[in-house]
Order: sequence, then C-alpha cells, then structure tokens
Amino acid sequence: MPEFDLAIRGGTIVTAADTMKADIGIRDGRIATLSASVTGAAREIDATGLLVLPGGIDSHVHISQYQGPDISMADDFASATAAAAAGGNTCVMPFALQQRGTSLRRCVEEYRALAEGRCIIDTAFHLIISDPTPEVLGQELPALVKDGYTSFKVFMTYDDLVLNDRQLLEVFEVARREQALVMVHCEGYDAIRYMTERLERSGQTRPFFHAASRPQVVEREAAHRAISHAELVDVPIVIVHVSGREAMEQVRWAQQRGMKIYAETCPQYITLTAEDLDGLNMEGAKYVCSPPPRDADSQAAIWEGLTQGVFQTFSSDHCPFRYDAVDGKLNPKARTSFRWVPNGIPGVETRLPILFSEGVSKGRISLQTFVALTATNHARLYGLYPQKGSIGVGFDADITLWDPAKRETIRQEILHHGADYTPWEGFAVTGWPVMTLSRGVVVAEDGKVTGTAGHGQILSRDISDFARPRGL
Ligand code: DUC
Ligand code: ZN
Ligand code: ZN
Repeated sequence: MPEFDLAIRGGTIVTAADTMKADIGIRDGRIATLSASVTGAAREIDATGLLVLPGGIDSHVHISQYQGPDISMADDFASATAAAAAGGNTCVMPFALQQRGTSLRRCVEEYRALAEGRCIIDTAFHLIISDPTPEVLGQELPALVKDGYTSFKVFMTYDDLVLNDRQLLEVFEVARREQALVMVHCEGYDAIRYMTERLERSGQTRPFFHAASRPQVVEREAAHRAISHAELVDVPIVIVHVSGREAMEQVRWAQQRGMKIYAETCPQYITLTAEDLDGLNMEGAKYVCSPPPRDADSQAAIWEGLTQGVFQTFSSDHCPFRYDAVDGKLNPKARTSFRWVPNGIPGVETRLPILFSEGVSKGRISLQTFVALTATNHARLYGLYPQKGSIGVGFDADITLWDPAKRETIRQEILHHGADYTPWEGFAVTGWPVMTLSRGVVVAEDGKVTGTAGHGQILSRDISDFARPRGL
C-alpha cells in the first residue's frame, strides 16, 4: 500500500512566509509531509519549473444571489465554482442574503440548498443582514454564529439593504458579543440618491454617470462613519471593496490609531477607471460596479495600500450579470438610466492572474505578499485557518500549480463563468494557473475544469482571532 495518495514533486513552494524547494506528500486530502524528496506515492505530479501555491481563497463573491423579480445573476454554484477552480482557487465565500421580512435562518437554508451537490470547490457562506429585527439580533444571529457563519455583511446603501446608523450600531454590538466579523459596504445612501436624482433631472443617464453618482467623497464619508461606529462599539470591522485613495486613507488613519479596521480591495480598482464606463451606446454597463472604478491616482493609492499592509485581502467581488440579456445589464429599464444597471462584474476567474501579473511580474509585490493577499489572510480573517490558506503538514491539500512565465491574454472565450463578457477582454498577463487541486483532487488543469459537482463541501468556520475586540 503506497504511503501517500499523491506526491507533488520538484516544484517551488510559496507560502506567506517562505519560498522553498520541497516535495509534498498528500494523504486523505491533506498535506501529510513536506520533504526534500517524497517517494512512494500512488501518483506523482511533476511541478518542475512551477510555483506551488496555496489555492486561492476568494472571500468575496456573489453567487445565485436574489436580485429582485427582473434580474438574475449569471452564475449558479456549479459555474461559479468551476470558473473559480479554473482561475486557481480552492475556496470561495459567497453570501446568504436576508430579504427584509424573512428569517435569516431560512435564507441560509435556501442558499445552502442552491449550493449543495453543485460546488466543485469548497464554499463557506457569509450572511447579509438587511433586517436586523430584535429576533434576528437576539436569537438568529447568535445561533448562526455558533453554527459557523462567523461573518456578515451590512450595507450603507441600496433601497432594499441599507441599514441606518442605529441599526449598524446594533449589528456591531452583536458582532462584538459573538466575536463575528462584520464586512461593511461603505457608500452613503442619501448622497447617492441626491446625486442620482440630480443627474437624471439633467438627462445624464448613460452608464458613464453611474461613477459620477457615487464619487469618492460618498465612499470616504461612509467609511469614516463606519469606522467611527466601530470605535464607539469597540468592534473590529472589514471595509470591503475599497476603490480609491480617499477611503484607503480613512482605513490607514484608523489603523494608525490602533483600531482593528481591516480592508479589502479588488482587481477592478488597480486596472479599470471611470473612463471604462464611457463606452459606446450601453457598453459602459459592462463595467458598472459599486463602488465604481476611479482614476490613475486612486490606482496608485490602492498599490500603496497593498504594499504598505493597509489591505489584508484582495478579493474579486465577483458579481456576474450577462450583458446582452433582458435580465442582465441590458434590461429594459437600464436603457432609461444607469440607476437600473445591475451593479457588479465577473472576476472570480481572473483575480489571481491580474494580481500576479500586475503585482509580482511587474515587481510591485513579493510572492509572499501575493499569497497573503489571495489566500492566507482570507483564511485567517474568516476563521478557516489552519485548515486552509497555507501549505504545511495538516492543511487541506488545496494547491495551485502556477506557471510564473506563462503569458496569456484574458478573453471571454477561455473563461468558464456564466457571464457573456469579461471586463478584462484583451488584457495581457504574465503568470497563469496550470493546475488546481482541491483536497488532493485535480479540479482544473490547463484551462479545463476536471472537478465534479458535489466534490466541493460547504464549510462552517471558526470564530476569527481578528474579530476579538480591543477590550476598551
Ligand atoms: N457590492 C458588492 O459587494 N458587490 C456587488 C455590488 C455591490 O454593491
Ligand atoms: Zn458591497
Ligand atoms: Zn460584493
């Protein structure tokens, strides 16, 4: 009987701390040994010339999320996790969205039912709280945290999701008590309404004006407000999808004051700008997401934040809609105003190549920073460590073999997501995933998805050390 089910041999292992030449022995889906030479495995994979990375963890994706009666997301759990696997990921973290007037527990069960048996890689849900009733805050949330749903997102905008300041404070208080981590969407509801109505009154309704309706000051104000509320309650929070200089500076200011404010940014904020929303006819709708992409100065600020440790995670915020579809970007109302263009872009499959190419290949960040930003910190922040997020004895054998020299041009035709376009069509990258293993099983290889639906498990998560209040 062979000692190992699988050996990965001859590669260069990269973790958030080290780079080393070693073989990996895998048994029962876990890493059983790291050593100079592993022999005696039932199967061997030759990783000569390749980097051996912890599989990507994308802690911010939206899959099959309810969008109202007229709009549908482009991915279900099968296509989203297939795309994620092809893009070098071994775990995604989507959201179970509470609709107002409904039980949080029931909504979790509904999303789990959509995911069960369909995922190709492992999946762990965050919650979205839109209706923090006494029942939700007092009973449902604490029970769900105990069941392993240890993080939730709240919104400071959108008619159906926005929480007022009092509600934010109350959610923060529960998070503090239960040691759950709150992710905050920072854009101010009233300011966006005001700008949107003004723009519409003056006929400025093309997708381009989506960006003008929510300028940086709107995000900066909300980030500052969320940080202030977090300070009042003494609770750690994550400011998600930070888009530009102004919100980044708020986060850095809070961190410099010793607060536990964590932050996430995304590929769109280092590669796209508001100009991309200015396409012919409705083409700009392909880039409509919130917060919107900004400008060159903001891209530089995001790089500052990535290199100086302001950001802990680099996620995709994958939120895919079909472009040419009546239930997507080109729904009939969207032609009347940017207000009706669904917010979000696909990106789960292209996140890793974009950061590797723009960051590592161009010499802006180290391999260690790349791994921390794309895998290790996601696992640590959201309670999946040390099961996931690194390469070491005892970790799940979630591994991506990466060719750092491979040049590729991102094109819709090579992707696996359910959207009918990519915002990065024609974007050239250096560095590409060539094989993805989920718990020791090859789920993607050379651009083909080889995993089976149902291999991916739905995970519960531990309380995160990062959610511990300062105790002030
Ligand atoms: N917020 C997200 O996190 N994703 C898509 C749209 C949005 O507003
Ligand atoms: Zn958001
Ligand atoms: Zn999102």
